[in-house]
Amino acid sequence: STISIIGVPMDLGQSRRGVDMGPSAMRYAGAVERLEALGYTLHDYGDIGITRPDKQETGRSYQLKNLPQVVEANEKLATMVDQTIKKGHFPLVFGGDHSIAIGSLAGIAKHYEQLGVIWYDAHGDLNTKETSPSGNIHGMPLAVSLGFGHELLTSIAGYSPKVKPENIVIIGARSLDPGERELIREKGIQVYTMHEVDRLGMSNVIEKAVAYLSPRTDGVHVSVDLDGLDPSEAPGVGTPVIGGMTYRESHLAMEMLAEAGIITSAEFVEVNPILDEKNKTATLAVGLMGSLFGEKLK
Ligand code: DIR
Ligand code: MN
Ligand code: MN
Ligand code: MN
Repeated sequence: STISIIGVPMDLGQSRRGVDMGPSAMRYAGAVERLEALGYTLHDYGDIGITRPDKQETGRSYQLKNLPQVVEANEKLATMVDQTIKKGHFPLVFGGDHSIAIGSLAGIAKHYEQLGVIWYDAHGDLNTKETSPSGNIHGMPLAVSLGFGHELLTSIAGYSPKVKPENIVIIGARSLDPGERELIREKGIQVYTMHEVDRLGMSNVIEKAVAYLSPRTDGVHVSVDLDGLDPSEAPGVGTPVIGGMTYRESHLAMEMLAEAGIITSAEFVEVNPILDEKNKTATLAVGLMGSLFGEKLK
């Protein structure tokens, strides 16, 4: 089968520059070659064009930083992703900060009645303008995809919501804001925090997630925020949180998802080579892609 890579070199959904170089860092780390070696046909569509604001908003006083540019990029991404799925290709999106999940999901979800989402992240990304402590849109994509947030964001690709709360599983959370916890409780979203990962072990967590999602969904998108991993193993991220998932746990997770055969699209985000050590985090991301696409099964 064919995998389509789409790069989104955007750092406007948060405040630390450099995550716009994520796509290039992951290509440099050998993403295309790694997946070709598994027998896939790769189409690298390159990077979508990002409009830079005259002055990038980074301060705390902004409620929705760089909103028009983030909207524009995500509209473009949604169209690209939609086209690759129409061609029958597997969309593999390279971020960029996590705000690009808005566009990925907008392009993907119209092809599924019941799209499942696995959110591998230290954070819930369930904030809105009202609950966000930062004004960073990368802390909002899951809320936006559920239909909560600024209308310019929720209406991307012309429909809302993209996903249903009961079709989401969050794994690795250890930094949730009060408003996010409230939304999780109110909507009954399945969350495996680090507490559950420690207690149950990753193999049980993935087994449960797969058993939960398989019968209720007709496709599953996996969104991998590299800050889900521990910063000792993934130092090249803008918002590191101590106490994260290990290299081995993360490979196991990807391998088990490959075995389950439920994943229909994926994205790897928040890789910031400027904050990294010798491209360690992009290299890690590419290794995880190898596992997700079945390296172990070959
Ligand atoms: C925080 C951090 N919850 C926020 N979020 C991050 O700004 O909304 N998401 N870093 O990846
Ligand atoms: Mn995230
Ligand atoms: Mn995160
Ligand atoms: Mn983040």
